[in-house]
Amino acid sequence: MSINYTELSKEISYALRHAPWEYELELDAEGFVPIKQLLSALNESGQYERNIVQADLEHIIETSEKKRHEIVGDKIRALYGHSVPQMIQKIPGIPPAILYHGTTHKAIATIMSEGLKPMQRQYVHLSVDTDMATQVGKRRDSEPIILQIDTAKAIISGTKFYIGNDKVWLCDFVKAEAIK
Ligand code: HQG
Repeated sequence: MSINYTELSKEISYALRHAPWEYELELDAEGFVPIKQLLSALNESGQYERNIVQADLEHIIETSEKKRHEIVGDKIRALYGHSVPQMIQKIPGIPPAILYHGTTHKAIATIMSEGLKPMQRQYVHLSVDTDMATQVGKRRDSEPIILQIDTAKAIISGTKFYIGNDKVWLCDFVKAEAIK
């Protein structure tokens, strides 16, 4: 039997986004941990067929349809999605004119009155295209609502944008006036 890479990817996301302390990991200011430490934490439980090695992490990053994790030197981090109390420092950037956010019928009324909020995460997550936004929204609603964010309007109203990956932008909030 081979390694279940989906399961492994989810566990890595859980460790690096939400609960590093459960793995005796400490994220640095940008969310990185030493790969060696992550590997020994993952292998400690003995839940995988064999020991996870760095090539497995590289395989996940290379083959995943979403760029969730990044290896730089001897460290690895999650690129977005964090909920840890310590605010992960992201690099500010100038977003495309329009970004998208896929959400639920249930949330739409609140969003159109109070804007987009990070909820359980550190940042609001926005997508560069409607395909990605639809995919995100489908996690919670079979027919998600796709919101268009006018990023210039958002910036004027005080929003700060940060780079997630090539398809995901992060920001601190989006006021209703910048949402269509
Ligand atoms: C909604 C996954 C009520 C928001 C995805 C969303 C993404 C509000 C939910 C990434 C609200 C939060 C993030 C307000 C926002 N009132 N509801 N004021 N403001 N919401 O999961 O963007 O596959 O924290 O619309 O693909 O869905 O794990 O955010 O429905 O890229 O790599 O509150 O996580 O990536 O949900 O998803 P989330 P998200 P991975």
